[in-house]
Amino acid sequence: TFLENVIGHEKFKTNQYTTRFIDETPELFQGAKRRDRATKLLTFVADVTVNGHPEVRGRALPNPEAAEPVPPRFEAPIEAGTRQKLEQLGPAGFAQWMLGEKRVLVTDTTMRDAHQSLLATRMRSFDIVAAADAYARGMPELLSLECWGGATFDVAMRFLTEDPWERLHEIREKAPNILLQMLLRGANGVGYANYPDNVVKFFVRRAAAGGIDLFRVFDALNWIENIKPGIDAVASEGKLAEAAVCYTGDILDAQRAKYSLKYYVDLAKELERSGAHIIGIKDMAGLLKPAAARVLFKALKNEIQIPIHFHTHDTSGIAAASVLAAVDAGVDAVDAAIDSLSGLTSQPCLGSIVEALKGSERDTGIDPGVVRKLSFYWEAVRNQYRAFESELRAGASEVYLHEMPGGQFTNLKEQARSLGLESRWHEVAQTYADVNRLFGDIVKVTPTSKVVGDMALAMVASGVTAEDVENPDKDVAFPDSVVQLFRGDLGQPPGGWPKALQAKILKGQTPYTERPGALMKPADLEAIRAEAAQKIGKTPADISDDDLASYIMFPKVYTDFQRMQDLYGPTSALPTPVYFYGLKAGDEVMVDLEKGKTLVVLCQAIGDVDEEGQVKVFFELNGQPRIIKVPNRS
Ligand code: BTN
Ligand code: 3PY
Ligand code: ZN
Repeated sequence: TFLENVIGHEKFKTNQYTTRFIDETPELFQGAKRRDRATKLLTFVADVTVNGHPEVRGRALPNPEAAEPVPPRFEAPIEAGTRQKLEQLGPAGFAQWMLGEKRVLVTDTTMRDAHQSLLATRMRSFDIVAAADAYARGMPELLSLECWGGATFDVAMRFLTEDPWERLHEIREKAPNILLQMLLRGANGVGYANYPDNVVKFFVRRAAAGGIDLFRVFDALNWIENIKPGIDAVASEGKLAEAAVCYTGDILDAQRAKYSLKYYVDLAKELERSGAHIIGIKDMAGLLKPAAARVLFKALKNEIQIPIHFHTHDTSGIAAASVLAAVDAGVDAVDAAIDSLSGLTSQPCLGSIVEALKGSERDTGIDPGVVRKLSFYWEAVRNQYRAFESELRAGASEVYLHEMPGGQFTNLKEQARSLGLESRWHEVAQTYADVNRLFGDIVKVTPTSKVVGDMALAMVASGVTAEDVENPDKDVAFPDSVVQLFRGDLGQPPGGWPKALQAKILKGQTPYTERPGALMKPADLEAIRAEAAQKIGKTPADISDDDLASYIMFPKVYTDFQRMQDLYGPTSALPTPVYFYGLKAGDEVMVDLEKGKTLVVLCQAIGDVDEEGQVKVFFELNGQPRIIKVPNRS
């Protein structure tokens, strides 16, 4: 069988088993028989028990003394909320309703940006979905739950062996009354490169069908041409299109004239004219200081007729002051993360913002007691992800120098560490700022932030200085992503690319200034469906539209994920400690496969390594003894 082919394989036994191994070893699939889900899961649990999970190997363990995560249970019936408002009023009517609300509306980002920014996006559906009912009953005043998109889509499949679409459907089912919000990277969808227009449209349609009501759409260069198709796609699904302006620089700094107050107001006006229902100010690095926030939101409220929604990060430690200033200036909605997943590179603290506004004209109406209970839950969940915590312990004004987005900061630091540059981190940060200047001072957010990061790391690692890069006579090797950026593959920055550097980077290649999506042939969706099916040994009828959307965004990640699922079954049903660490002898765990189908798994004993390098794990599955043999690779 497939499983035996895998574990009997020489490469598997010798610890070279990765998803690439499955990819490069097609003979594994020959004669593969379908195993039942329980056996697949037991095999996974046995493997992790014996060998550990590669994602947490060598990393900090959860605190064993910490509380178990138990979501709060609120008895209140699920009241109609913003979701029902949107259904009643439609997107334009909903926007009018927002404008008429005196209170400031609040988006909870815990399920998406908070863990993306603090825990390398590793939060599993198991823990996210478990909180949804408590939100529905306890916090029906929320504007929205930001729970999908950005990096979560990719990471779910790539690192957590779970399906992002299932996550969405389950949240939707458990929280039917609050708008679900996603982050869409404009023409880049939830990926890192521009896609043909029909792909973006198809993706938005699937996301809307799956339950997304509010799409925050941005472009990583603030290029309006790349945002418009996204707005149109969302609007044609009858959903809320929040067009986001990424904030960089400092409107109160005359030296940064490129990103002036006028720049932002003009861009917001153009997005309003393009049919957006809401304007987002997306301060992904947390650069908007309180005084500047007051000026910016006053101006926007004067000039724009649709609601304004403020998103920021607390990397500097001062973000809550900016939020309060924005509220004072009349902003309609703000983002915050539940207390125990707030602060630092995440959003500012939701509970404290609620408390700060309590009794004021703009009181959020949110119950602080509910926030606290949810926070205790997330706190216990967070403990289980200790392996993904960064070493960041304090706010830092250095963010105003490097301008790294909250979601990138710890990632890049980790990348620097793996290149042996940990002790030179502040040099990397300075170089990141230098690269931004060399690139003409651009918006840095996924995917442009990744390009700036690539260049900064390459420079520090190889001792190349900014002067070297600027010197036309000095040969410099540019990362591929830099060449693509300067060719026009991600679009156009305000004012265009610096000409001399562009010529040096492109070495004779001609750049273009058209919208990449307009130059690409529409994707042949049915041909791609057939290709996806063929790659995982299925028929096109087995590839749902959601699967197809995943495959188009991330072909290799999707096929690896499907193969993992074929091998290990629905691992997303496992509690997080079991998923990452397996079981100890004597542990028992209940696994809900679906309504009415629960597995009771007892780990009785773990055998010794035999002459063939195999280990027997002795289970009881629903009272029946089961022995699973896995190779020892630890
Ligand atoms: C990956 O990192 O490739 C996906 C995660 C699943 C890997 C499983 S965990 C149990 C077994 N042991 C491994 O080293 N890989 C698989
Ligand atoms: C993403 O694109 O994932 C972001 O969070 C950008 O801020
Ligand atoms: Zn963010």
